[in-house]
Amino acid sequence: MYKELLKKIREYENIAIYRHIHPDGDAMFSTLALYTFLKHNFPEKKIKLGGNDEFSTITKKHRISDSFLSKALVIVLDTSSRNRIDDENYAKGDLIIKIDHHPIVDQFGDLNYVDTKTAACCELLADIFFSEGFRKLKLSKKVCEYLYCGILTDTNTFSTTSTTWKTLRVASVLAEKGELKISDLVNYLNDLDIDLYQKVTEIRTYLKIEQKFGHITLDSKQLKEIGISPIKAKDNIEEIGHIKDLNVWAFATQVEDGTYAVSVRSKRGYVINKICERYGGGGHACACGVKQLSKNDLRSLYSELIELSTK
Ligand SMILES: [Mn+2]
Repeated sequence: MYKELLKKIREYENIAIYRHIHPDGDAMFSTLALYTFLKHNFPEKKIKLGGNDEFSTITKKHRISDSFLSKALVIVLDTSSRNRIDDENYAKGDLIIKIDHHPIVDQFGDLNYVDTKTAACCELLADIFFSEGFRKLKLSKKVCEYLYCGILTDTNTFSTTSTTWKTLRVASVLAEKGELKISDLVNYLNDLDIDLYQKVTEIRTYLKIEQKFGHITLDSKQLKEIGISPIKAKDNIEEIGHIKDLNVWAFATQVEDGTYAVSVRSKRGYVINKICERYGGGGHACACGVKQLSKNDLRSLYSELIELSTK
């Protein structure tokens, strides 16, 4: 199934790896896993990590010249559509391969490997590494750790509706092959320093509940008072979902240009991506987002989510 992918990897001397803008854990860990896997197995190849946006503590990235790209195989991970790829230069590659788990909206690759049943791009990547052909290559402890961490972040520690027995099986094989210290990895991802812990306590006080919809909405002034960036603040969206009665919840922050970026989540099968798409956003059925919303548009999106939450 992935023979053609391996053939193309073997064929190219230059390989560039990209992921989506505002990368999350799955985007970062999948690119790091693929990068490290290729480095170990094809030391003679030139492999580069693309993308401009940073992800908290992991900031590894390379400068990629046009001349490098013109002869390169470009692999884009965890990204559903071309306008979400971090760095439009990706298109200068000689051959583009998409590897993703989001609902299909834009098959921008010359080759597209999409499995919407996997809970994380890292789960799909692990499936690929376990497949015939790839199986014969070296799978290091580091690569297993990256993949496991990506699965943990996208499944919110195996708790999302996208998590299946296959996700757990893949995680289990990774844990075995990499001899992973499971609790250490969970601590690495989830532990907060005391300063951030206190900021999160403050953020919680902004929660508003309307029907079975809950949201935290922070404007620039409030973010400044708390002393937290819009992206870091929004990391706390999953917390709201722990409130028993809520079906749908959102976290919105005002960004530099004055507009709002909102992440939306749901449980019990409430489908939210169709609503978000009407506002120019998108994503999974139970986890998606919209950017560049005016205050009025944000309010009108909330009204639709409130209505949905009571159905
Ligand atoms: Mn993902």
